[in-house]
Amino acid sequence: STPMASEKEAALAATPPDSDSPTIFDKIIKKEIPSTVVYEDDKFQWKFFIHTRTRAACLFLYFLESRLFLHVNMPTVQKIFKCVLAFRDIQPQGPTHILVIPKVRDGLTGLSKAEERHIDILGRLLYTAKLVAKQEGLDDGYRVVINDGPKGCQSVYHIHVHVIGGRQMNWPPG
Ligand code: IU
Repeated sequence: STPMASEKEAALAATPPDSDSPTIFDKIIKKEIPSTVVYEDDKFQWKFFIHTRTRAACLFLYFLESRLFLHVNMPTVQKIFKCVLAFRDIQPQGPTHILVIPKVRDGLTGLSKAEERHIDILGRLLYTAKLVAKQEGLDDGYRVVINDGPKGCQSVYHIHVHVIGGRQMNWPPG
């Protein structure tokens, strides 16, 4: 079958949208299965503290970062400091095909499950889509897609933003 057909089959066979069960993306996040990571905001965010008063404060925060943030799995901290991962889709639909996902799903199986508390992560996912598109040199344009539910052809119930480029896109999408 064509890639489109198999993707549709996968979507129709996928875990129901209301499921809380883990997905393949959890394994990708934990690096239990390999993926080609193109962006990961797991670096200490110096920018965030650029206006703090003293260098000592920065060093202290860096100490906290290295002691706590890097060694302890703290979902709330991850949400603020280490929230997104972008990796290459294993079945690319164009020369560039990247998925941008939150490292902590927090109930966000799909866009249709979004709540007020997800507004920040939703913004970060889209902003990361822009960053990786630039990183990939997609200067003449690209497609950003979120599939939702069976009719939207969603096959993995951990929200993800597709960034597809490197070829001319068509409209309407299939
Ligand atoms: P969808 O919007 O839920 O259909 O997108 C899921 C994507 O995840 C799809 O493009 C798959 O090719 C991709 N993918 C992946 O990159 N790695 C995997 O191990 C699996 C799916 I399973």
